[in-house]
Amino acid sequence: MAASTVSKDSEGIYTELASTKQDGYSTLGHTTLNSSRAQHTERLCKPCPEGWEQFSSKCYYFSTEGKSWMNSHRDCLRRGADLVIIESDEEQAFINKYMRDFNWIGLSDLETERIWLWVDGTLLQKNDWESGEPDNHYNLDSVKYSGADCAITYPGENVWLDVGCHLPIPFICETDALLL
Ligand SMILES: [Ca+2]
Ligand SMILES: [Ca+2]
Repeated sequence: MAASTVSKDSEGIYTELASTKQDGYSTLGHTTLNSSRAQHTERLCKPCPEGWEQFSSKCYYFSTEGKSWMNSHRDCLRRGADLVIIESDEEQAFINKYMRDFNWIGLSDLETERIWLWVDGTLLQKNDWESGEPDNHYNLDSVKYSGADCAITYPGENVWLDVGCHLPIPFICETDALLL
C-alpha cells in the first residue's frame, strides 16, 4: 500500500510538472514564432532597403557624395550592389526622375580603349551617348583633357559622356529587389 501511494504521488507530481512545462514551452514557442514571423514579413514587404528606390525588379541608390569611378564601384559593392547597368529607355527615364546632376554609371573602357564594358563584363549593346561621344576627352574648367575611360549620365536623352575616371562625381548603385 505504501509503495502504491508513493507511486501515485510520484506520478501525480510528474504529470503536473510535465503539464506546466508543456504550457510554458507552448506559450514561449508561440510567442517566439509569432514575433519572428512578424519581423520577417515586415522586412520582406519592402523590396528595397531604406533610402533606395525601386524600379521593376531592381533597387537603386543615388549617392549624394562624389567619388572617383573606381571608388564609386567599390562603394556599390560594399552595399551589396554594383554601379548601375542601364538596359532600356524606361530604366534611363526612371533614373532621370531621381538624378540631380552628373552621375557615374557602370560603364567603362578601362580594360581596352574603345571597348565599352558594363561592370558585369557584358559588352555595350544599346547605347545612349551624347552626339560626338565617346571621344576619349573631357573638359574641366575650360581645359580639354585626353584620356576618358568612364561613363557618366545626366537627366535627358542621349546623355552619356566619357570623362576622366578620377573625377569626384556622385554615382548610382543597382541591386536586385526582394520580391515574393
Ligand atoms: Ca576611353
Ligand atoms: Ca568625352
